[in-house]
Amino acid sequence: MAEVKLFGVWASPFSRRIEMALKLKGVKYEFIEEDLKKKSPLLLKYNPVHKQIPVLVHNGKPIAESLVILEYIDETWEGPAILPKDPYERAQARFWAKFLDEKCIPAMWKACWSTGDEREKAREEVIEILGILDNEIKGKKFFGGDNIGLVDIAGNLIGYWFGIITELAGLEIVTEDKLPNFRKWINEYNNCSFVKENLPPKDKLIVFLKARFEAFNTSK
Ligand SMILES: N[C@@H](CCC(=O)N[C@@H](CS)C(=O)NCC(=O)O)C(=O)O
Repeated sequence: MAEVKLFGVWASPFSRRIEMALKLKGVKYEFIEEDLKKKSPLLLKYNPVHKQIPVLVHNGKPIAESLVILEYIDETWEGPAILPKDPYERAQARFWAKFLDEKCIPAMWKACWSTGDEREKAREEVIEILGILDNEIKGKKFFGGDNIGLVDIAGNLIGYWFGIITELAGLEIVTEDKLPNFRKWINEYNNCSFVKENLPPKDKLIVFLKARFEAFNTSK
């Protein structure tokens, strides 16, 4: 029987991406919680380049970087497709997943963790970037169509974590006025039973993130 291990952190949207994909495919796995302040020798051995979670280890072979792992899972196990079959649609899904990681997430972090004038500028920038996604999701239930796909799984940070983080940071970003379609997707996403079952409980995540915000505020 295949041996599947996931090195991750319960509160990390990146390792939750992998858990979502494994659950979608019905793959049994062992979850190994890492302490990122004291990374295990195994994590450093399996991901010597980035030294980050998540790392999936399949029959002793490690795979790092969450978007790469998602594709590996889709190609390795049967079950609901994560990427579309059509080559053009596949390329589009990869494009938007890359856009999330390279544009949306950095802009989002900047808005939540900056202060003063920089914060307002960063808020405007993130609204502009999310506006591109707002246009992309218009008229669709999920980025994957009627079902959750690569972009929705990769989008857990902007779909779930982001709402909690902006609330803690006291920022208003996703309004009906500015991002109506993106807001609709967020509602759809958070009400989807599969998503709810596979993301960390909100109260536990709030406590975790609040501690990070408090540490940030006292370090300013
Ligand atoms: N590009 C990576 C990002 C993963 C990532 O940011 N992991 C963080 C935890 S959420 C981490 O391991 N941080 C520890 C470090 O960078 O030292 C991916 O998609 O897998």
